[in-house]
Amino acid sequence: MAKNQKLTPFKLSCIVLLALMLLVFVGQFSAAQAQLDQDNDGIPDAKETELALMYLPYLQFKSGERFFPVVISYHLNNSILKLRSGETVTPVDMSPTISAIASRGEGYFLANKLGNLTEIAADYEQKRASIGYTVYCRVTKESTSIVVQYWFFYAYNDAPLNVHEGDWEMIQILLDSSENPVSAVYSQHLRGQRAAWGDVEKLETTHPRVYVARGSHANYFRPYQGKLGLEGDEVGADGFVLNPSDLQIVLLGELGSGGHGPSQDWLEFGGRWGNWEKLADAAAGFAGPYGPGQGDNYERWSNSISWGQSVSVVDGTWFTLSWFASNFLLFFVCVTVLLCLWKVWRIVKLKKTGGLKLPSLLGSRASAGIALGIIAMALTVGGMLLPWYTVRANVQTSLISTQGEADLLVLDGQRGVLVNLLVGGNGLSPIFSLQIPLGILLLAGIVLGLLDIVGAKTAKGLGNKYLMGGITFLVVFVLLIVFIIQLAFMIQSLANAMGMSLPSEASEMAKTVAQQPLQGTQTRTIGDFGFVNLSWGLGLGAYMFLASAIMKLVGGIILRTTKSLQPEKSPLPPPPPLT
Ligand SMILES: [Ca+2]
Ligand SMILES: [Ca+2]
Repeated sequence: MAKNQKLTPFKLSCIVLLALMLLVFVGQFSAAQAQLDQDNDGIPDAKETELALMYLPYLQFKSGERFFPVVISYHLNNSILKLRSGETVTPVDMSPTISAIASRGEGYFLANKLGNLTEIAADYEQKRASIGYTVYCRVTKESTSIVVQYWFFYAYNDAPLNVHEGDWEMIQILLDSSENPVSAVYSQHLRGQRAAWGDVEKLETTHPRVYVARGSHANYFRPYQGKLGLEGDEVGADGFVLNPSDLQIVLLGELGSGGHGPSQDWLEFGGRWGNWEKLADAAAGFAGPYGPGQGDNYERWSNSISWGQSVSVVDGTWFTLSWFASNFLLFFVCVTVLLCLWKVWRIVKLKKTGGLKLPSLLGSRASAGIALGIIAMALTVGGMLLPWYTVRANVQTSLISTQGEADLLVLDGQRGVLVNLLVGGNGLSPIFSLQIPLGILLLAGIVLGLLDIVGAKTAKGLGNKYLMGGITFLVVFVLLIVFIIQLAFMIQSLANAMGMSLPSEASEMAKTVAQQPLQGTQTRTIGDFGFVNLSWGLGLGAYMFLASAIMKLVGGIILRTTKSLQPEKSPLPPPPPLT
């Protein structure tokens, strides 16, 4: 027995050899585990998971938001797969599955069978807590950089200008070759904004804060953004919050065969993730959106870095401007109140010293100038209420037709700029609203104007004020014309931003408007589709402003040429007699 247990040199060599082989095998196995790259993009799975968790966003919604990032199976279960060919729609699959939609391309769409916005919102609200919140993360390599993308799916997009079932939005973080974050891009409608990583608000140093616009789910870097230019979104820090830990994360693979498992075959679906009621809805952004990597999301997925470079950069200066824009009303009210108080204080001081000149001014030729000033104020009120500029169109094409002439664009003092997208029967929608309510603007103007009259020290002083007011109005009038010319040029970029594709004829028509902005008409044939008749021009409101400016200037001249009833300075005392 003892003989058998003896460790001979041969046995020892065998054991050592076996142990060595085992070590090599285990080492290779764990190395293979660490290097496992299921989507074949050159980044190991473990690294993808690590980065996906590291930069998981903090999502701040605006109050009133009804939809939050949801798992796509929720939407798929509520949908019917349909196929569009021209104006003909055919139901294809009453209960589509992931594998069923994977092979479908252009023309197919998932129409929600629950009904319209009200029913979809009610169903989502009822199931929201049990479904939870899902974010799709994709980590990929592009040249020497790593791009971390988070894709959010919402069951519905109910923004003022753009309404559709299903909504895909995203953000991405660009890491350099040493995996240091460089910049972040947040999607906004068909475009987005880029900020240097240092300018991004973060939770616990790595989780970017994203302010999600109500309804449109466009993503912003600051809670006070959304009010400048064409942003036109409602953003704020007063709604629901999703912390990184609240999010269920799905790590997406890559597109194409071998890039992802069967549970992610929906990535190959080339159709739309929402209803597509009328053919024209697609061009106007009223149809369901394409999924990640598909349709107009192709660039974001396949050329992530250059897409990120193509959007506008926002930085400290932009954020400051946005902050002022969002608080403009407050500044306006403060300045007006201070100005009123100062004028009242001067009037009180004049009264105490018996210096109020209004009664004597009213008894002189100056009263005519004052009356003109008051008429100018009334004209201003009228001008604020009536349209400043209107573009009317009679569109008769196979895609879109109006019932005779319809307002296409209206600019006025109450609602800012309104456009009619001619789809979905929504009529005029605001795109660029004034930040100051009209009532406050009118009240401020009237109170300040009356205080000027009461506190006038001399006819000449009041006349100067009227002249200044008249010149200011003329400048505003000229700016209005410049704005209209710019607006015509902006139509193309506005359309792009809203996800519409305009025929070249439409941009040419816009150019004609810009060339003769005051008034005009033109008729154009759009390809084989039909014709568009356009008429445009300044509205009554704009002419009332012009009249108001002229009244003020004439009133100012009358006042300036009115001889003061009492000398402004007492005549010099007679020189003392020489001694
Ligand atoms: Ca990978
Ligand atoms: Ca990947």
